[in-house]
Amino acid sequence: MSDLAPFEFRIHSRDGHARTATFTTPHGTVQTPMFMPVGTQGSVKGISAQELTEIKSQMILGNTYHLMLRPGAEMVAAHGGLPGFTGYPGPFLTDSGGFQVMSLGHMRKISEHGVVFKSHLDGSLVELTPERSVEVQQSLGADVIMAFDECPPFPAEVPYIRASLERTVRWLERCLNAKTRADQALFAIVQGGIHPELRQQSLDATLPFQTPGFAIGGLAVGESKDEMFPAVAYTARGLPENKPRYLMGVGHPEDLVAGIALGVDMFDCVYPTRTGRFGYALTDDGRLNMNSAAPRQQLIPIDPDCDCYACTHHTRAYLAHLVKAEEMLAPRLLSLHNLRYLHRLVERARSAIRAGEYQAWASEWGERYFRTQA
Ligand code: PRF
Ligand code: ZN
Repeated sequence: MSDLAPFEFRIHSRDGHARTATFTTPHGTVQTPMFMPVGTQGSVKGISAQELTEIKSQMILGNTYHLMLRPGAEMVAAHGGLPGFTGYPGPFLTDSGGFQVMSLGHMRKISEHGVVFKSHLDGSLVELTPERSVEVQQSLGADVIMAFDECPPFPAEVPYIRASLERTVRWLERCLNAKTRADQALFAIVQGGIHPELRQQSLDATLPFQTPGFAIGGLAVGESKDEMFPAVAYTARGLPENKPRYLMGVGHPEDLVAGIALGVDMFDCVYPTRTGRFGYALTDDGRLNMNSAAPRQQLIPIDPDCDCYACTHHTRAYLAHLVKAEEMLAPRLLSLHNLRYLHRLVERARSAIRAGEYQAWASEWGERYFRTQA
């Protein structure tokens, strides 16, 4: 992978296991730790490309599964890839599709060759293999593409998780053999559930491929936080120091704060936009329920420290009114604020790491976030 000239991961500061770095990609340089908004269908739900830039999003996540079914990888490629298709000019990362097939429950058959599933759009049978996933991800043109893996459900039997992680390693090799573009970085995914010995087996088999980054997969699938974080810690400690680490599908604000302490650099989750659509606003004092009575009387912003459009232009009373009236602006503005909240959270985390005060900052943040949470 030494032909990946445009990619560079440079660590700037460390504080315990936490670190700040810059990750240079063909579509721009991003600061880590970072949170990636999820743009499954070529849009971060309710948020324009212009707004993503305004709230200082850095890298946007796209999905192979959804885009290959509609509008098809060729249509995205006809726009020159995701930046041209979506209008967001910065870096993208695409997930490989297997996880979405399985979590959407349309999987028909999983075999060594790949997965066959029923399209949720027209019911047709579609096959996704490591080769096809890479082919689609090359058409989508993201800066970072993910290996085609299997994420076992939780709970699963140890022999199943072991067989699955071994197959994930064979699929990784097939992905790397299928890859032809030098301007995309392919990240491997470490699996192994919550079992240290299986995580170690996955690490031992995956690290020799020396991919330019590594993801921690297979977590946040139904296990408790007390089961998830030891697995994150164990896996992160086994990953190379000088490559980006991506904890897939995580998470809530407290998960970012905890994951960063364990040395995670990249996160993604639908949480900020989904909870925004349900009428919730993230603040340092916990999650504010805009469906409740109190905010309807409050002539203050969601968060006076937030620089997002919603907080600099509107009161809680106005936003709570929009929620109550079911105006479409409500989910948009709450999603915008929630995304900016997570971007600001990682910005503050980076400052604390640089200052060598991460632990103190994290416990102070957690103390306040959970003290007043409804
Ligand atoms: N694998 C892939 N995508 C994912 C996951 C995984 O294990 C997860 C697990 N939380 C989220 N997204 N390819
Ligand atoms: Zn705001």
